[in-house]
Amino acid sequence: MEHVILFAGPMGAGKSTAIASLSDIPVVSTEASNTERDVVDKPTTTVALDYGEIGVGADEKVRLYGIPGQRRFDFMWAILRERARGMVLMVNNDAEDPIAQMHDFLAEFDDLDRRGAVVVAVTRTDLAPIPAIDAYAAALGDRMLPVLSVDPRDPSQMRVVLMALIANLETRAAMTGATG
Ligand SMILES: Nc1nc2c(ncn2[C@@H]2O[C@H](COP(=O)(O)OP(=O)(O)O)[C@@H](O)[C@H]2O)c(=O)[nH]1
Ligand SMILES: [Mg+2]
Repeated sequence: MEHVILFAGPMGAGKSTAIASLSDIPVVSTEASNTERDVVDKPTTTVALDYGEIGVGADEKVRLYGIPGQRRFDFMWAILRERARGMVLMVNNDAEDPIAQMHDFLAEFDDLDRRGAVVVAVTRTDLAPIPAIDAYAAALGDRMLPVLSVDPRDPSQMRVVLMALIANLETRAAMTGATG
């Protein structure tokens, strides 16, 4: 069995780092010069994809796709979201308004949101302690999506996030009788 899991979120949220932490294989990344230095001062950013793989259990392979934060690459979002079973929505807590960013991405991926196939991973909380995780949970209202604070540089923390997502997907599939 194979799953496709997307890693979405704004530039600098830690998508590439998360996939590198999780992947059993060397990550395939396409990076290019950041042409939006006025937006985020980061020398390179992902303009195409990060791709990694991780084995889960005896015979499950999870394909991990980090997808661009910039909306001008929307066409790629469309292709991958069609194949996606779930999504790790990464939000950097030191962004201007990270909760608004979370809402933007949930709206962009409303199909996954409606299926409850999303886990919110809040990063860079060591650099910016607020908003607190409770504020994200409150902003999610009755969605019941897991929200976790995570440092994507730490593989064990990323495995907790991935397992939370997979457990949630399997629980929902069992409840609805869907096969995913
Ligand atoms: N201090 C700290 N740095 C982080 C954290 N998460 C990511 N980073 C760093 O933030 C930068 C951006 O991460 P990256 O994976 O390139 O973000 P992407 O644009 O979403 O792919 C990298 O230098 C990461 O090491 C975190 O939780 N704490
Ligand atoms: Mg990246």
